[in-house]
Amino acid sequence: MSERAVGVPPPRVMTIAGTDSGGGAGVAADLRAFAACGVHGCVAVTAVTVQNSVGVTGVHPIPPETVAAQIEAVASDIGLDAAKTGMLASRPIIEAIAGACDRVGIGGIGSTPLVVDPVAASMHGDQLLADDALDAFRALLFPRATVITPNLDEVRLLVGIDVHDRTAQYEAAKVLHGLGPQYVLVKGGHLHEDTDGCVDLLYDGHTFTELPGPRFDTGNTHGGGDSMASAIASGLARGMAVPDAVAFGKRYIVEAVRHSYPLGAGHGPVSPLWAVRPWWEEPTP
Ligand code: PXL
Repeated sequence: MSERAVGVPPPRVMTIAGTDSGGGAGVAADLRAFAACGVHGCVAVTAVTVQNSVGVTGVHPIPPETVAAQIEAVASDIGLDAAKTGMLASRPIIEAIAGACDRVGIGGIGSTPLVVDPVAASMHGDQLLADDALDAFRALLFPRATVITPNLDEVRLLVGIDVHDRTAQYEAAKVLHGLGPQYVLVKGGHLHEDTDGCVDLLYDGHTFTELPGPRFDTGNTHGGGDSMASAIASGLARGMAVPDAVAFGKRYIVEAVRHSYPLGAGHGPVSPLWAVRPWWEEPTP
């Protein structure tokens, strides 16, 4: 006799992002973070990158209409409880994503929550976004975003503020909020003046909330931003309010960095699956 197998569907989250052949960042990180956060991960690939731990040697954007079609195919059948964007590669791709989000109801107040991680470059400084695409980010995606999650390099590119202390981090959050997102999370990981901690700053236009955390002495943080944004999107898909989803993402990423590991000759990845127990070491039932 066959056993009945009907599970309960978990919340559904889509990553709209690029691939990393080294498996540390982009879609690979996002899907592992989704799995670790208890949600079903869907994928709209924006670009294929050729890379390893040392650097990126090729970027191959997907046709914009194919990016939009992936979003619409999933939203019209499986449905989505949240979405996040990562590497978007080019202006036409961002325009196609904005159009698809409009058609299926992603982003904006009362719609499916959207986390926008404005990825511009890899840890090695290799460009992952065309120069003319920053404007499209600001004009087309930020006003739709539930929360944007720039690091300090992205803050510099987006609004020209060089954040070297907490005061400038507050100022940057205010200026970025003026571009239209509901919440801004200015991540403090690149604020190396903060020697004994890593403080992320959340701002909703009225209230600032500092999220302190430990700073780890490691170069293995590849995929960290992607994993954190994916954890935040997972929290939102699980029905959390934005401040709770961001705290959930912070708690998640601290452990992912604590469990990061070396790989190749360059930067190793964070460990998005730190929470998964090694079931294979347990006796077979
Ligand atoms: O971590 C940012 C990022 C996002 N997406 C892709 C990447 C990287 C960094 O290298 O390669 C595809």
